[in-house]
Amino acid sequence: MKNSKSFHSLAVHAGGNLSKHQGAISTPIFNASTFAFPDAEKGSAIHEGEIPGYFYSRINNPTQEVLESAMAELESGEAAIAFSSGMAAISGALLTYLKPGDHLVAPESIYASTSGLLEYLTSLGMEVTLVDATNSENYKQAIQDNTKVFYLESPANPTLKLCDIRGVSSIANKARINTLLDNTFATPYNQTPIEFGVDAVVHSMTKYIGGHADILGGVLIGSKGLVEKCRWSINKLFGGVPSPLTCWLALRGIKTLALRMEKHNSNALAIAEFLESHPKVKKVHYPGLTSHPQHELAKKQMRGFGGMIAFEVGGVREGRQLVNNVKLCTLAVSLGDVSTLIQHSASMTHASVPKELRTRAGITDGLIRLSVGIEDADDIIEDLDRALSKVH
Ligand code: LCS
Repeated sequence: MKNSKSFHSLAVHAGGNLSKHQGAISTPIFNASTFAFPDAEKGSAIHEGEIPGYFYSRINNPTQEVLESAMAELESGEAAIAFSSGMAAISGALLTYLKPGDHLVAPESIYASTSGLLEYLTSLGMEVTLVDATNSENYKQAIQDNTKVFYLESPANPTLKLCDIRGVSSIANKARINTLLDNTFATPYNQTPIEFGVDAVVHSMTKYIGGHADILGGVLIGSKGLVEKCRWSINKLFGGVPSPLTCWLALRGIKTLALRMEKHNSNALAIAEFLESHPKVKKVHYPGLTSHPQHELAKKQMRGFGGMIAFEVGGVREGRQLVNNVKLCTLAVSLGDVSTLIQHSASMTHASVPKELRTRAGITDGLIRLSVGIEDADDIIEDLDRALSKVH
């Protein structure tokens, strides 16, 4: 379901339905936990999901519904369901797809808490195989009789490794395996995986969708069947739903997503090029650089290369020296904010990943992850240059 509108127009109007909310240009925040039924018969039908309507905000809420429509439109999906965090979205999606005894294939290089979740799923009786996801063949080789899901994260946190989205989806489709992709790093501005054959997409809306480091939120986009199964089984029972205010802030973020991503993309490319030319930087990982081993693939599946960069400055000591000496950049985890955030992956986001898996994933001890903001690129470069001069 490819959208014909340009992304800039789509982002401003996605999910909008003025007639539904008395013409309010800004979606009202429906701060209501429960909704009155017109009569017992309709109440029963709404409660059972047989007819549309609201009854309790753990199932749905009018503000949340606008956000869900918006995210479905942006990702070219049929439907969406919002969650209280990215992890709630990923766990909700996986628990909708999997039952004990089922098998999942996932990349070695992914966000650390997703790694932790996959490990936890094994304690619930699911099987997990981690592969080098840069080669689609590895997914194929890992298929077992009980394989139900191929999980993808592209670009990956923090290594910026890519999966060949079309390649992995085509293997999965032939083997009748579901594909689920974490599109947090790229955002739908840069990449729409459902158009390449992926079944469903998840986001941490905490990042670029919100865009201002002021919410936690997640979303799953996919078929109506998947989304409604997730709503009425996992979300109804586990309850990881977002507040109406969170939904409103995510909707506000979406309106400027295209503008912000344009600047994140151009700033990150300029900064990646600067870092690549710096003598103290050993290696830069950015899909937009010709030196990225999957640059050709990036050009095929991404419209822009995103705001995330990883680079290597030596070991733990050098990595910490660098992040301790920045001034404009902020030493913090998370990403996708309007301000530039820098962190040392082995000490912070990926410290919980066992060293052996970190090494296999390509997370070296001196790896720095930069979430490039929308400040002036020259100011960010000046700050990094000064901090690099303090690295010995
Ligand atoms: N997926 C990716 C790719 C992420 O980077 C994160 C969070 C999540 C999912 C989970 O989303 P959340 O539950 O936090 O909304 N990434 C973080 C990071 O790299 N630093 O802090 C959080």
